[in-house]
Amino acid sequence: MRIFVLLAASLLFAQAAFAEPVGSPIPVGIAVGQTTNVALFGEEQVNGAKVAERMINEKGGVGGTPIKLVFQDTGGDEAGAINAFQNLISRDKVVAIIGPTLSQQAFAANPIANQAKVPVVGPSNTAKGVAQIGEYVSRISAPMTLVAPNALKRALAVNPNIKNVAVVYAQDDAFNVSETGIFQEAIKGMGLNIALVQKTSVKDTDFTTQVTAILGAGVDMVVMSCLAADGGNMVKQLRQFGYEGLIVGGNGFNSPNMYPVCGKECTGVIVAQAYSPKADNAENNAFVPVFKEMFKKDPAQFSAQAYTSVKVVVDALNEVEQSTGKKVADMDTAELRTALNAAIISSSYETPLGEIVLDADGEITQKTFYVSQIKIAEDGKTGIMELLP
Ligand code: 1QQ
Repeated sequence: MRIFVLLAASLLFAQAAFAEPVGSPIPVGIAVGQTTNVALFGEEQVNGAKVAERMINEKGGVGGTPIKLVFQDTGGDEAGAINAFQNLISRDKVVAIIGPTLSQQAFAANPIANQAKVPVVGPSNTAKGVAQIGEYVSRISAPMTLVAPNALKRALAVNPNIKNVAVVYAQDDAFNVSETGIFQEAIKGMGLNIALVQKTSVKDTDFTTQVTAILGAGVDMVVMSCLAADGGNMVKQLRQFGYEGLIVGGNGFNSPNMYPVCGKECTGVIVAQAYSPKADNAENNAFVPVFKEMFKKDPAQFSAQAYTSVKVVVDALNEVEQSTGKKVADMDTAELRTALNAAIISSSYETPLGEIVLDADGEITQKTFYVSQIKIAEDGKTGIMELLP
């Protein structure tokens, strides 16, 4: 008995000392791809979200109530995303869903959350139209209309003699179809010639046909809209077959988990980002050291965006407590979801991506973007995104 009292007292003391929040945790759903090729992105998203959960709860959660992330693997397709969303909405009664990983999945699963009046924050959906799926859908991932053309401008600075360009895109993925449209428009706008367009699938592993056509066209630059596994394999095959010109990749190339796929052949690929671990703002300066301590590496874009998504939901939960004068934990789930969505949109947030604004549509405005060149290390598996000046 005495031991129990002592234990209880010391636990209480520990809680007070570290200002740990108390009470039943607030469930926040994380529906990203933790299996299939999409896990190359999903793993980074899970890491970023876990850092947010830890940092937020260490600071007292939402007015003293901790948050709890509820992870549901979406796999890589639409059916997996729909299933994960349904579980989070009905079984886990989450206040909001962060996910899914792909725009392709968002177009299928987000309408279900929208119908159920559950706020969705897209952590990595960059295709045109995602934020406009419905009232309950927003995103913190800048659309490629704003990001992708930056990479082309830098590529031209690296090699001003570029004239003929090959464009590649995975035709079975909504984001890649959207992104290639933006790339192609920008390429023409810069007065360059699209010598050929090659279609691939996110499921492809052999790109002999496309690589042969590209080599035959004698282009100076290849602009690729693919995901990480297919894109990584195609870059590798382009180089192994002897292509020596510049390669520009889209958002699917923003994962260091692609490096072991393409190995040293990825060195030199130019990619635009919505995040840099070097960004000097208070939020990023707090986020990076904790991420490094937990995962022994710098956070990449998808980790920072997942962290940002959790922060947006928590900032909005705090806003709900302030504007209603109620504790979130005491609110009815449906009432809370609606109030939370209203708080998420039409607000600005301090994040590792810098200050971001979500408009009434849930669409993001972001100020700072980056362009980097991939450099693979001697081990052929790890590497860095070296910022281009
Ligand atoms: C999208 C993307 C992917 C590259 C996310 C991993 O931007 O599907 O919209």
